[in-house]
Order: sequence, then structure tokens, then C-alpha cells
Amino acid sequence: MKLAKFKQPNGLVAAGIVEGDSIQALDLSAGKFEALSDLLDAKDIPAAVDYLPKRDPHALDSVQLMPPIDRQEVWAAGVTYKRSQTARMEESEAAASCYDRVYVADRPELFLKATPHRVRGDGQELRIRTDATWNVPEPEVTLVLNSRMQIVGYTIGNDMSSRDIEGENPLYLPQAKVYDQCAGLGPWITLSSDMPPREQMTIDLKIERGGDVVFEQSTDAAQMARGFEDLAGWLGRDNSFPNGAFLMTGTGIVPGSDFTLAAGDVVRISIAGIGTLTNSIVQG
Ligand code: DO4
Ligand code: MG
Repeated sequence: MKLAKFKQPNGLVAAGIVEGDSIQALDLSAGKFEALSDLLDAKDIPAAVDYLPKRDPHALDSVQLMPPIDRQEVWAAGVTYKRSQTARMEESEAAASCYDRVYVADRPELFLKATPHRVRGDGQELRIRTDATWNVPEPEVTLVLNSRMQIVGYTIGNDMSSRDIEGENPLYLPQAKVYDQCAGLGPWITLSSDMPPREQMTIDLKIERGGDVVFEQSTDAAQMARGFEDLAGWLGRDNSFPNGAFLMTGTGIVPGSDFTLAAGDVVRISIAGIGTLTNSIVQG
């Protein structure tokens, strides 16, 4: 089952269920849910969705999808794939030993990535900071956690990152990672029961510039050095999430040091079991 948020033709944003090429708005109020995040907190989500009245279907390509987030915080894990460890160590002499150690440490790197107003969905623009010169998208399997820190679904995350700022000093990490339009989430949430096993979760990143593909690479979630449950467990230590949370699980794809994103680029991230998240890039 795939759950989304979208703008209806009347301009109002609704939660919806995606089936094939169409989307139907769900009448959340019939189940006493105020938002999609409340539905994601239900004990039996498919049963709750089945019970809700549904409105007329719309063709998916005729509606504007919105990021499937309400009041949740977005967190991210770092250096969970070997490729990320190597890339960080190349980018920063000063922090190389931190990245080296965190890759093998019991405690993962976890950081607050975004609050809802900084997130964009499929077909919306993501941003490069005005003061950054070396930027990349980070394609990440993203866990959808309910308030009990259970993984109820998965979506695609783009952890936009300013490598020059992060590389200059590790204390600048929040500025390299958190700014307006810094996070992509979507196009929707696939419930956990409908996801393929981790080793079949392929992750593909494609970057287009002026109609040409300028970067393309694939990996899969089995390359991750940590488990999804383990990351969720660390996030929930002494930390409560009354509205649930999103947790980006780290990137296994980092373009070479000579590559930087540019305004006008189109970033497509596809993950098996979910779909494709497409965002165009703006700067400043
Ligand atoms: O500390 C750097 C952040 C690393 C990151 O975001 C990732 O590995 O995905
Ligand atoms: Mg990342």
C-alpha cells in the first residue's frame, strides 16, 4: 500500500492512496485522523485505510504531489556505507579520523536534517545554498517511524549536502545540511509490508543537465554497514517523537570530487519498492 499527500484540483491538500497510475483522496476525518501522520500511527494501517471513505480517483500525473510529512522531524544517519566513509575522509583532513571511527563504532552518526517547512516533495525544487560551491544530492532509503518508533513505511530521501562547508570544519555540519529546501521526501510512503527485502532495495541516482545525464550510479541497501532497526533504536534512545519521525539512512552514492550540482540540474532517485523522486535544483 502506498500513501501520499497531494494537492486536489480544488487546491486543498489531502492524504491519498496511490494505486497504479491513480490517486484517491482519503477522508481522514471518518477515522478521527487529523493528518497522514495520525493514520501512520494506527495499530493496523491497512485496516484503517480500508475503513476510510475514498473520493473519485485522479490520474497521478494530473496532480501535484506534496512531501508525505506533517509535523514530524526529519533525522539522518551518516557514514553508514563504505563509500560515504571514503568520501568524507577525502573531503576533510581535519575530520578524517572522526569519519573513520564512526563507520565502525557501535553508536551511529545521527543528526537533525529538517523540519517540515524545509522539505520538498516530488516535482518540487530543492536548493543549493547561496554560499556553497561544492554540492551533491544524497539518495537515501528513508524510514517512516510512528510515535512508538516502529518502522511503518519507507520513502525516498534526498539529503542535499554542501561538501565544501562540511569539509572545512565538522562543526559546520548543521549549516552544510540544514537550510531552506534542503531535503527531498517522496513521492509517497510504501508501507513496510509491501517493501522488498533489504538486499533487493536497489538505489539509483541520475543527474541530468540540459537534457544530458551527467552522473548516474546505483547501489543497494544491503551495502549498508548498519541495520534499519538498529538506527531507529539509536534515534529513539532518550528521545521521544510524539508525531513520529523520518530517518534518512545514509548515502551509498557520492559523486567523485570533481562533481558539483548546478542550478537547473534535475535529480532523479529511484528505490525498488517505492518509485522515483524527481527534483530540479535552484541556487540562492
Ligand atoms: O557527516 C557527514 C554526513 C554523512 C551523510 O550524510 C551520509 O553519509 O549520508
Ligand atoms: Mg546523507
